[in-house]
Amino acid sequence: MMIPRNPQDIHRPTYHFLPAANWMNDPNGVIQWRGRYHLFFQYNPDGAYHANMHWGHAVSDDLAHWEELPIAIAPTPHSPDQAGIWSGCMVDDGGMPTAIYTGVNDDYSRQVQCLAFGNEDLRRWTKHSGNPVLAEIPAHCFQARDFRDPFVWRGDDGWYMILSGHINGLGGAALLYRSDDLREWQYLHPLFVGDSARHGHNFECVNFFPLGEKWVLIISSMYDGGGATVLALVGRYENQRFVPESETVYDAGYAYAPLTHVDDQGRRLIWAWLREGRGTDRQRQAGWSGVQAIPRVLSLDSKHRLISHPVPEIEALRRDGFHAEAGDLTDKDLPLRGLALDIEAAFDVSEAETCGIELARSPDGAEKVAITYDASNEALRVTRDYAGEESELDSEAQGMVHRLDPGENLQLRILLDGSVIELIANGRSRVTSRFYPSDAGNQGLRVINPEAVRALDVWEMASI
Ligand code: DQQ
Repeated sequence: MMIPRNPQDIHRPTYHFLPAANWMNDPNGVIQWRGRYHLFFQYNPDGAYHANMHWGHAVSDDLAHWEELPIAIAPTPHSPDQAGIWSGCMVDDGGMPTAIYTGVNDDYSRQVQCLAFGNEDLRRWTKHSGNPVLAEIPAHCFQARDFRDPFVWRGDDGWYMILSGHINGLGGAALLYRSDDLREWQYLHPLFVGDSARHGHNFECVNFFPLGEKWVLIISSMYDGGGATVLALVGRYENQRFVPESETVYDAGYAYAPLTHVDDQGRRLIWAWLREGRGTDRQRQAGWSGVQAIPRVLSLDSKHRLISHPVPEIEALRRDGFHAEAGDLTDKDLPLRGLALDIEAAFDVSEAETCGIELARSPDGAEKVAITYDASNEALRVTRDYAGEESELDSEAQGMVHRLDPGENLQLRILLDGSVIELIANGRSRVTSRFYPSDAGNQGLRVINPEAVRALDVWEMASI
């Protein structure tokens, strides 16, 4: 069985959440409330471009199927959030669902922190009459903007919040605050100040949380010259300051502005915006832009490396499958095709220097996305060979160094969905990619060096 795609728009994902139309970026205020998962997100109701930010809203009972609901929070004219409801988080304040977000003015030069209170099903929101609850950037930051994206947690003695921004002349910064009631905030000091060359000149959407025996700081970093990436630092929390012990790129691709929270099972889940890889004109023409990553469960391994696996709930979407074990594959081309697939593959890298899988192959093989691992230089790569008008996307190979422990197999998890590829290697190296096949028939799958395969599973994924 082949699960049909919309022939009018083969690039639109079918098992990842995205709103019916228009622009979506950062996940906001994610919470499991009375059993249901609520996802809020940066949303422009006017079109598929970044402007006029609202908090869109979707709900799920199972983390696999989503229902889009009406807009949750909209800007109020002549108020501190008149030009946009920017990113933020949600807490349960003694039974009151409370959103903490950044409000902006028309040229975004004034960024202030605001509260809104939800009703029992989180569909109706009332803004706090005392907004903004925090407006002044600490004087030692020597800068006039970039003061946003509140991330709040309950500490032993009150509420704590970090805000994202920078300190002129130094680099990106996460600023630490404390409050008894979410309304009056006292500035403490920077939780962490980065080095601008390494960690970017400005931080966005910082998250800070305990995981295992450590604390993790996740930073969406903006670099001089326009680049942006997500960093994950693991370390200690001492004297209300973060002391990093290790740092990695969280995702060497299109994931950005992740948000984490703890669900009713006690899992630390991470959500992320998957940016588009094509130009703004084509995003507007498509009528949609931005995709929500499949949520993942975070943990640390015994070496304190950050591990992420897609929530097991999405396995309920698996339909027809193909399974092979070592020695089974006589042909490189697999009998299953598709653009909505979940793939798990294990390779013994001592059997072949390069191994991997080609996805979305055209019948002549000229168009494809190759996911490869080169054991000689420990390089995990995504190479997009796509021609035609969609080739305006940045087609350079993406990738990162991925080190295997002695004797460890390469384990790939690949979520392919229309124009999205989420790639995770051994739970700890992540590359998200976007590609835009030029023909609906480009659905072939081919294994590179089948003799290295130890196990391979491919499932078609049901549309949500
Ligand atoms: N997106 C929001 C900001 C945040 C940025 C605006 C990160 O709050 O800093 O849409 O993508």
